Amino acid sequence: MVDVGAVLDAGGLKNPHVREFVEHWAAHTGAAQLEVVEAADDPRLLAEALEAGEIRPAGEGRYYARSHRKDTARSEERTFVSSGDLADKGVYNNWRPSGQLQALVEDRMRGASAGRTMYVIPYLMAPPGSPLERWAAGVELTDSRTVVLHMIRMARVGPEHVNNLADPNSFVRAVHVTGELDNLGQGTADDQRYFVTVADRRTILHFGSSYGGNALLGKIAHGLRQASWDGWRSGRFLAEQFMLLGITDRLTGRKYHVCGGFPSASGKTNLAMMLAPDDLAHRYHVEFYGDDIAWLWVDPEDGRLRAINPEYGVFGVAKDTNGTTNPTAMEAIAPGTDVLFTNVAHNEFIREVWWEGRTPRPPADTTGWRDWTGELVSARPTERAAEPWAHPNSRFTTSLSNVPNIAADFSDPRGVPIDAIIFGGRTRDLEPLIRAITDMTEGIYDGLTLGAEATFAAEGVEGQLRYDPMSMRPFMSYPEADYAAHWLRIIGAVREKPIFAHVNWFQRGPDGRFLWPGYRDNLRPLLWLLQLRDGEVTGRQTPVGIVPNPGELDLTGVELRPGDLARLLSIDIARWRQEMDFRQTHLMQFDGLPEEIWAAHRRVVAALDAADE
Ligand code: GTP
Ligand code: SPV
Ligand code: MN
Repeated sequence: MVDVGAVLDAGGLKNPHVREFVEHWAAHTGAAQLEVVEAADDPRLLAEALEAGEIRPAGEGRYYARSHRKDTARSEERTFVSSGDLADKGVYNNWRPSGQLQALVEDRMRGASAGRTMYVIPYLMAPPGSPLERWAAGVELTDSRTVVLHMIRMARVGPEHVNNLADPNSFVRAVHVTGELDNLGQGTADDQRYFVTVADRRTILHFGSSYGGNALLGKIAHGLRQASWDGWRSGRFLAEQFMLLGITDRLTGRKYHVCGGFPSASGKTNLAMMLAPDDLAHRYHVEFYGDDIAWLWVDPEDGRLRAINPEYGVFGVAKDTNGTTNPTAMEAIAPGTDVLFTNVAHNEFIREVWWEGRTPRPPADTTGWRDWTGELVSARPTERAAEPWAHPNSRFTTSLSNVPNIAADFSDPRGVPIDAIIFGGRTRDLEPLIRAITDMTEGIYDGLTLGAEATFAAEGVEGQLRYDPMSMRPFMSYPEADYAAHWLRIIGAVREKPIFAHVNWFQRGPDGRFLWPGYRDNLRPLLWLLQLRDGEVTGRQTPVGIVPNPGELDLTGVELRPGDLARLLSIDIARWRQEMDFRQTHLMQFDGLPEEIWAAHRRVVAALDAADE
């Protein structure tokens, strides 16, 4: 038996409620050892993990890990939100009554960490001193050292974050048990994995994975699911899967902040880390705040909407990251950053990593290269020779301070004032490059009807989008109608309303090519949006928002083919009328949706009906 009290004393954990929580779970999971973690333990933990073969060297200050083959992504089907009240059941939250589910997952966890070390990770999902701090403290217990290394990069970690809480009982209780990954029936009818947020008890119980959002519980289980619940119940804030960036205009000295939601693989990381295009760099400077989560609240003093990134690091998709698509990310994972790569390809001799899109072609000399499963690429049978070397969901984990254009005030507890909220998905037609929405309710309505192309033909109807409200579909913790009402209440209380916009970098021509160059050039439509907000341009009103007049976008240095700009800014009325029927069906799923949202929907329908084809 572990002397829990002695370990917690040595680790400096004083909060009696935290101590009680650790004691209970140490006994329940049967862990052989216990260890309290703080950020300063990182070098020692890295050395131990290297020694144990859990991670491998990938160059100076760079590390590499492989996850289990059956454990490479979040599992949406095995993720549940539970509470004691049936009224909390929504369309997307996979709600279950808590008693039932808690017993099941606790049963899986009983004795499941036998022989292993349980790490106690006290953490904070906010800059210290934030007005939202009382919802940001948590303690994750995990039986995986690799998860600890990720948590140290992704969250602020150390006992000081839970020792002096205003309410010592107010912290998220998060338990992660890896389980026997060989024997969990992943993806079968007998799947043993449970990823449960017991929202009304602020308890997160994840069993059966050690990958990403399944195991780093501060990130999406706390930072999005639990936090969006807490924000709703307290009436105080929003927690969204949003990127957050700053744009400084050196000519006027003004600084703007933009946040917004894009479903997975729609470019949040690229957008948040972008540099100004060369031709505009003398005037504009873009700063990075966050690429995946923003918490938003109304400042009681000036009535402005403010935002923080509650995270401390980036868990970014490796695929297609290179010096052209994302030079800042390449710097953030350079030698000396202590970056941790997962499931990319690795070469232990030259201590290098590679993924699809890092260079146009894989390394010509395959000697020593192993794919993400650990198989030597040179030993692959011919029928598998063309398979990717890296897993498509392979990622890099690096701290925010490694991102070269990180904003100087990224840790300011007061957050930053928000000027614009944008939404975007991958759509080959329908959505123009940008359409601005000045009415708050229509902006929120637009977020609720955010959609992206279905990825499999079987999954959707031709021309119909897969809706992902505010890009929160996989992280929604409470009913969608309440979610809409909460958004209306919070934004409704803002004195200087942000402007809204819908953007689309992914329009294609009839020949399939992208019409817009994207990446760094995405700054151009954002600048137009801020000018519109400041009354410097007028745009052209359409039934679905204001689009730029062709001369209003600064396109210095951009080469577009003739006709492409007009196409990028055009609204296909017939397609939009069809879309409104799909939207109606989508919104009708949500019982009790606020009447304001329906009224906004009807206004857009009426405007489209009144428009000439
Ligand atoms: P999660 O981390 O899963 O939440 O996703 P994310 O929103 O951060 O997406 P991510 O940036 O990892 O995915 C972006 C994908 O879209 C990559 O394949 C990029 O190369 C591509 N992409 C990003 N920006 C652009 C753009 O402006 N134009 C085009 N054509 N592709 C882009
Ligand atoms: C996402 O899936 O949107 C992520 C990665 O950001 S994970 O943390 O695994 O959810
Ligand atoms: Mn995400």
